[in-house]
Amino acid sequence: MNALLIYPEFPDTFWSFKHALKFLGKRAAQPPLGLMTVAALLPRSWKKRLVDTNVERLRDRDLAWADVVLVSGMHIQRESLLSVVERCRSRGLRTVVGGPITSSLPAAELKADHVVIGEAESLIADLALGLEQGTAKPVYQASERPEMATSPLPDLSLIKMKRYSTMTVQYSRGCPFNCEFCDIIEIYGRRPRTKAVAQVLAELDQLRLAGWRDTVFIVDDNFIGNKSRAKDLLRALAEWRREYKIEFDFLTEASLNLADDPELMQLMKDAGFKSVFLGIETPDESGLVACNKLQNTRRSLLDSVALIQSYGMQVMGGFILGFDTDREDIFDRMVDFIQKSGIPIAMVGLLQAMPGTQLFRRLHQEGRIVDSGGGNNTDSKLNFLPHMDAAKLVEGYRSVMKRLYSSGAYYERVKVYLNRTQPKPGKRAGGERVKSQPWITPDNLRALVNSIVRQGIFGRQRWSYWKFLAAAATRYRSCFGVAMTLAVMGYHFQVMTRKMSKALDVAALTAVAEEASVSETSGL
Ligand code: B12
Ligand code: SF4
Repeated sequence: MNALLIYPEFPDTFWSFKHALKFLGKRAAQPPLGLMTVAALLPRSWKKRLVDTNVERLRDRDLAWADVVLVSGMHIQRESLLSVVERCRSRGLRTVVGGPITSSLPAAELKADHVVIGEAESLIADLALGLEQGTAKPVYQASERPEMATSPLPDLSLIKMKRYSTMTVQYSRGCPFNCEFCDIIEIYGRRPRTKAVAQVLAELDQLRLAGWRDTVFIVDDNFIGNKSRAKDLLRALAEWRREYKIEFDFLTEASLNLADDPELMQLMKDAGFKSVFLGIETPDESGLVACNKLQNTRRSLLDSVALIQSYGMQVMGGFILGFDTDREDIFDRMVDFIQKSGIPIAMVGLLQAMPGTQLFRRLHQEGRIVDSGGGNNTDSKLNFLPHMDAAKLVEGYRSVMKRLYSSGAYYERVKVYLNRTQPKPGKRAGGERVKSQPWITPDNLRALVNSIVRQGIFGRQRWSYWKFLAAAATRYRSCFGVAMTLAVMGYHFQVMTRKMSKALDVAALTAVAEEASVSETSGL
């Protein structure tokens, strides 16, 4: 069998990093690890090709080569996924769809011949046999979640590694917490399942031998879901880095209770973790209690963030507006909190009730669900009726994004973060002598040149940019590369914020025009 694995295109969103990736000469942030894992599970005798349409075109000759097409995706890729499925089906090709989208949309909506819901490790052998014999079922879903020991070494040979800015490795699935809006615990469960240390090291070795020397994203739902096992892995990672003298940087996602465990933070630092994404959600304690994010309560969130940063880790934060508990002052409180936190990359989104979540079920019972949502919490669309006036909420959201990503405010946050995390060269940090990083490397030279042209010469906020560049080259010289990367990321968020404002202005104008035409026709 010739199996063609296809990853549909992402829309241009805050999370696509599209406008920043251009500076680095990359086409996408991460490869489709789900498909690389599925490829490794398919029979060895099958021939496989992978087309990630985020980094290359899907050609007719790929389709002509294939006997079966396997497509993966998130809810947000729905439109492009459906068009890929349609294109394949119109050529009479057999299609299989899997990935997170299958947990948030009914199988029939995906229009594929076969749909695989949830994790695939225990299902693929059966599916492959069915495809070979022409007896495959319309829907596959495992009765139990697989242990991670059954997850194979992803097939790295299928991707064009250089087109991505970051490689990915998964260590665990699931999260022990129980936040009301979360779909992770519905898809991957509340018992953290982890790979053996040897499995993770084998994946890293695969990357090392393929020549990868850049950032590796440990794509766990919550890396510290099982703290004691995470510590074992971290000790082994530090050893592995020492053995191969490889300066891999890691980033991951974790819950905020990371700040309660100094040993864990130190081990992360020693293993080379440079960034961590935390779900902070809201500075309003009553909102955290209402959505059952209790691990973030009864603490100073700002102190917890600063403590994690003091271990040399950049904190990226997820924030939500639109909780029932939000009052009109939430917008100012959110901006104020984020500015003080030194979190440059603050992913603020509107609350979405994802199908299958506890939140969706509650709002459904309360008669407040409007539709199943588009999977994008940054496009200003609400799929439920909020307590606050919907127009005020969307307008407030827009103002928060505008204020956060004005270049002045953004660079201020970068400076707070750099001040907290980057000790001056020569000073001792935790007993270690801090080496100055090379001022400019071939990698960040390209980003610097592109950034000077786009932000410093043609950019709308040139003055703030040059002020920041001057500070980066003098006060933050020891971490100039990090400062430049953040300047480039800031550009992406500024472009996206402008796009969002424009889209909303058009939507507002259309609404006014529609209202006017209704008034005219109704004679009011
Ligand atoms: C890394 C990651 C990203 C990366 C992109 C990675 C990439 N190239 O795909 C980044 C950071 C860019 C990202 C962004 C977003 N992400 Co994301 N992301 C993840 C994360 C943490 C890991 C993905 C991964 O590699 N998993 C490891 C692989 C092995 O698992 P898997 O993909 O699930 O694959 C398994 C099965 O699903 C199945 N399978 C997968 N594909 C297929 C295909 C076939 C044919 C078959 C048979 C089986 C199959 O087999 C695999 C083995 O069991 C997941 C969480 C998670 N646990 O997966 C969220 C997750 C996928 N992201 C999610 C979301 C919502 C987003 C955003 C929309 C967030 C936002 N608000 O904007 C954005 C959208 C991107 C954009 N451009 O706009 C949701 C998707 C929910 C949904 N129902 O669709 C997830 C599940 C997290 C969550 N909160 O629930 N994300
Ligand atoms: S901590 Fe994060 S992953 Fe865990 S339940 Fe809450 S939102 Fe979901």
